[in-house]
Amino acid sequence: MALEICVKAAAGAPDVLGDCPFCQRVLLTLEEKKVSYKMHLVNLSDKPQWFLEISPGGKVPVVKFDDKWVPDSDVIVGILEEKYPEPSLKTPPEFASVGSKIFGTFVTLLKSKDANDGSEQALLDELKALDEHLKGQGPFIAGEKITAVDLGLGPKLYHLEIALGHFKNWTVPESLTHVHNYMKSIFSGESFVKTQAAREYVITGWAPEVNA
Ligand SMILES: N[C@@H](CCC(=O)N[C@@H](CS)C(=O)NCC(=O)O)C(=O)O
Repeated sequence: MALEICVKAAAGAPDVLGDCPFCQRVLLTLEEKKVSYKMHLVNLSDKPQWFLEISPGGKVPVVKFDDKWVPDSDVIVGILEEKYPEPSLKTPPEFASVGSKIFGTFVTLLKSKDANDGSEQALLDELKALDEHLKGQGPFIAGEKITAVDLGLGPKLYHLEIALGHFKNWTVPESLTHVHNYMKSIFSGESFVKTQAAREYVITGWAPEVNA
C-alpha cells in the first residue's frame, strides 16, 4: 500500500508541487528506497481544516505511518530507514553534520539588507568547508554512494543556487569546484529531477521572505 505524504503546493499554483526542501528530502528518500507513495499537495497560504487536524503545527512534510501522521523530515527519514532498510541510506555518523550550517547562512544572506554585515562571508566559510570535505572523496559526502545527508543538503543547495542567483545575482564561486561538481551530481539524479520544484516556484516561494 502506498504511503501518504502531505507536501507543499506551489505558491499561486495549488495543483503543482511546491518548493519545500524538507518535503523534497522526504520524497527523495522515498524515491531512492523505491517506496510507493501518494502525495497530497497543501496550500500553505490557506491551510485546509483537514490538514490542520493531521498536522497541528501546520507544517509539511507529514507522512502517515500505521494510521498516525508524523511531522518533521528528521523523524520521517529516521522511520523510513528503519521500516525500509534497503537500500541503506544511512550516513556514517562522522559525516552526518557536513554542510549542516549552509541553509541557515544562505537564508541570512538572502534576507540581508546590509552588504557589509558578514553574511556573505559566513556562507562562503561554510561552502569552503564543504569543498574541503569533498576534496579527495565524493562525489557524495560519504564517498561513492548517495546517503541521507546528501538528500537533506541537495534540496537546500538547489534553493540556494536559484534564490541567491535571482535575488542577489550571487553565485557559488567557480573556485569551489568540488561544490560545483557535487551540485551537478545531485541535481542531475533521476529522483532529484522528479521531486524538484520548478525554478519559478522556488523564486515565488522565497519572494515574501526577501521582501519582508
Ligand atoms: N523541521 C521541519 C521543517 C519543516 C518546514 O519548515 N516546513 C515549512 C515549508 S518549507 C512549513 O511547513 N511551513 C509552514 C508554513 O509556511 O505555514 C522539517 O524538517 O520537516
